[in-house]
Amino acid sequence: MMTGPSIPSAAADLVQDSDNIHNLLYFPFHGISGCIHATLVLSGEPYKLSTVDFPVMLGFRPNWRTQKALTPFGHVPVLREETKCGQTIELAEVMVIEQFLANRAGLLGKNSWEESLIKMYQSSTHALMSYLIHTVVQSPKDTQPAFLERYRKVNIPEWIRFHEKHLRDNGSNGHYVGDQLSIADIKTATVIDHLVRLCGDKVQISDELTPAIMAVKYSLEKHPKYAEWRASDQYQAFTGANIAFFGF
Ligand SMILES: N[C@@H](CCC(=O)N[C@@H](CS)C(=O)NCC(=O)O)C(=O)O
Repeated sequence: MMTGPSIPSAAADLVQDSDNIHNLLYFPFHGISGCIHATLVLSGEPYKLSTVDFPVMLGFRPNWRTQKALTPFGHVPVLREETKCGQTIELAEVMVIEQFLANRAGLLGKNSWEESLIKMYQSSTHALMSYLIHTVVQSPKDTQPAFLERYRKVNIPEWIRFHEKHLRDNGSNGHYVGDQLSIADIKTATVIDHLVRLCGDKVQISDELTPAIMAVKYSLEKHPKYAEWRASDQYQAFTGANIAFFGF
């Protein structure tokens, strides 16, 4: 039985179970789910992907129209927790899903202050990507070039400047907080390829220009489970679809 955001009282107990299957509903590209995906892979917990029909510019195919009405806010990603007792409970909103999974996987630091710092860095990167989706991607075609220009000239450089500084202040060790992997690291590591492609010929992110940001990416890529995911056919297919659909 599917339940919406108003969950039964037993839901808090149901999500504790490590045998739950995390079922991620999203389009068949990375989009804004790269961090969720990577966190699922790293967690080692059982998960599966349910892809909804590929969107068509200026409208969506019938399959997504039907499914849209069944999601909490008419958007994906949605994470459905399939529990052993047969009950499915669900969460929407990218950051909430990321933090739910991060909490389970110990990716929110060692204390409540570290947790808040980690969420601050994660939120900053999420804001950069949200802005991209809601301006460059979703605005009318004729306004997109101007948004893209502004994004390249203002939003990306500003994000780079501040994040490079924070990471340097933490010792350029591939982590935002302390010396352990967090959801903030995963968030950044999983958007770098998109940002590099968005910058095009005007390189803004590289080993020379942004060594501390690149260290976050390299640090995550050393993780065997993540490396395996990046090398998989599905990851490559999602990358190809991302480039074909969005151009980055
Ligand atoms: N506020 C939502 C936004 C999610 C969002 O914009 N999702 C897009 C895909 S990247 C979507 O569902 N598009 C289809 C639609 O809106 O019909 C979140 O944080 O999850």
